[in-house]
Amino acid sequence: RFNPIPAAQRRLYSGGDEVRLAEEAQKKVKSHGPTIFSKVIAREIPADIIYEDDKSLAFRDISPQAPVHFLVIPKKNICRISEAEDADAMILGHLLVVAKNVAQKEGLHDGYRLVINDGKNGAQSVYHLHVHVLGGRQMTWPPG
Ligand code: TR5
Repeated sequence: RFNPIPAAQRRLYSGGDEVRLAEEAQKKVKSHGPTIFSKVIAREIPADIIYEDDKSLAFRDISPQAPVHFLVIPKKNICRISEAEDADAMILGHLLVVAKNVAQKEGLHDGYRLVINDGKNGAQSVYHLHVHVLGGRQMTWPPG
């Protein structure tokens, strides 16, 4: 595999905890069963839910990376964007519409960022598809 950077040096670049979390999450994912977000949907654990409809839920991220940081998830158990099916097109579109509407309600009139992390390299740590919505500060590019 193409791997130009030695492991130790890659650690320096990766820096944040999210890479380690993503690596651990991927090791644990044998079958893509229910995750902590299924429990949020079922109200089995508390979350700060700011929007709900029959297909989706939006709630504040427990570890916010911006003044406004919430997640939009499908109620359907899609574990990651790379494993969504073509037939999921409606729900995938719906998540973006919800993200946009809730961002507006949250007052993000100067713009915001949507992020979907996929798998280990995308630093995904929870294997239930979610769209991050981050705003309320100036974002930079490229992301880490
Ligand atoms: O790294 P990815 O893209 O998978 O993002 C997962 C996100 O879920 C992270 O930003 C976490 O901070 C967030 N997270 C994790 C938990 C959690 C949460 N947000 C709200 N409520 C949460 N509960 C109750 N439990 C979590 N483990």
